[in-house]
Amino acid sequence: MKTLIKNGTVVNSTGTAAADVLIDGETIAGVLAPGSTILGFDLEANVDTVIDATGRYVIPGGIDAHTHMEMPFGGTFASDTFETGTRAAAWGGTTSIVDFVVQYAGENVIDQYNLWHAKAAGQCAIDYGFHQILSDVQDSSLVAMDELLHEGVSSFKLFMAYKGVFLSDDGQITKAMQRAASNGSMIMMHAENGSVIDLLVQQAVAAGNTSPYYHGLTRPWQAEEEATHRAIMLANLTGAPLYVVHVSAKQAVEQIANARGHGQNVFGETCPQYLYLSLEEQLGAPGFEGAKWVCSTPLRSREEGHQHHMWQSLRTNDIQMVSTDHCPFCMKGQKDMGLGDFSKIPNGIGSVEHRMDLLYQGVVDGQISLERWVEVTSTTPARMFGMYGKKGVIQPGADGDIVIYDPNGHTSIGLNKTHHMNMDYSAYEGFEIDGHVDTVLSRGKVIIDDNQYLGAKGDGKYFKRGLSQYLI
Ligand code: DUC
Ligand code: ZN
Ligand code: ZN
Repeated sequence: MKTLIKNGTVVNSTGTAAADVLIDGETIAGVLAPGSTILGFDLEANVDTVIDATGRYVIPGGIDAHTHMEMPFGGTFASDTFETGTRAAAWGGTTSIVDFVVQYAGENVIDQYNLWHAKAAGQCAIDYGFHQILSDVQDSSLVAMDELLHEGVSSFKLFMAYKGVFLSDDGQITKAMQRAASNGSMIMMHAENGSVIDLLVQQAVAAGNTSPYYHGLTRPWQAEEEATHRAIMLANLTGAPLYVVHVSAKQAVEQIANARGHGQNVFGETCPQYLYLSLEEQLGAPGFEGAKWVCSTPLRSREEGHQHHMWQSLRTNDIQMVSTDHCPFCMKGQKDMGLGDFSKIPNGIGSVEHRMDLLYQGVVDGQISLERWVEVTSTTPARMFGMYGKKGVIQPGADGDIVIYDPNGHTSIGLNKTHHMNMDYSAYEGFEIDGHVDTVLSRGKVIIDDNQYLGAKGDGKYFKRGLSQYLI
């Protein structure tokens, strides 16, 4: 099966050019000057399918390197399964996810890893990889870190918050970092000071301050900055590379930028919610509405300038990439467990479907360039997490994971409009996007076209990742 995407504007992180893309089977076979022939053969007459991309961008499929499909958390499960969540991702132009295998204290890491494979196998619409969460860092967990590298899991996430659930103490973190430093893997960190947050939460609830807004006030930027700094120091001590997930506070960005400025391998990810949503407007919505946006790290104050700083950091590369931390919960039966006590609201926002569109809006608004859009949503995730070459770029030999994006199209975000995630609300209800995901190919197969899903569950395969390209 050969497909030719002709007359489009191919956008890679390195540049933009008018080009035709030839896909042979699952793989890109050529990126050619428009109208090229091969050995005198008219390409168009010798392929099975021709897609005319006139007036549209042809970009590498999005890679969302931070999702939590069907994650057991907060007394319930994230509402998107691997099936529904990856299908929604495809609708939004994301062709790969990297999801997190969960290990709670006492559980065996390898058992959990096998369990996550059983959950995802045969379910996914797009390709998927795994990071491994470590909570208690048992001796067997350290051995598992080496074993998992051979399975294509080259990144391990630790939490400095959620005591009694995920939190690893500084000794446990140090142990895992020592192992990462020696085996070449990446440490990912949820950087918030859990003890401080737990105290502030207790005090707020005891004082009767129980609305969702207090979720934000009890997870202040100081708790994020302090933990980010501590993680950087432990990484410095051990020599481990550090990737800080869901950075929301400008002070945490400054810690990351400072460490990078001193030559340390420290990287930062932010998420669409920290670029668009705020403490005042969303978490502070009347009544229990704010529960829709309870996630951690929390939405920050627009007045304090976190959002503005985050866009700037994305442009200047103080922050390297954007993932969603997709962890959806429905209002009914899930978020409403926290009616009368914000601390019982399951933490998470779903946006796997909207990341590419929301970030494209940054191009429209003049915050980032077209190439930078591709870089932060696809190329850097591929490089950061050992997928580059196959993913994150349109070049011969890469997987045929391609999105045809119409800059003159329009996308209305909302529950009843474009929403395919398994959520009973949209965190971005009413957002209007200048741009539209027209066609999505996953390893050469058209899975979205003309507002129709043409794929099937099981199209997506496990992707064995290598080491990060940013490390030597
Ligand atoms: N934060 C969330 O909001 N949800 C999942 C886990 C996390 O760290
Ligand atoms: Zn986290
Ligand atoms: Zn997360």
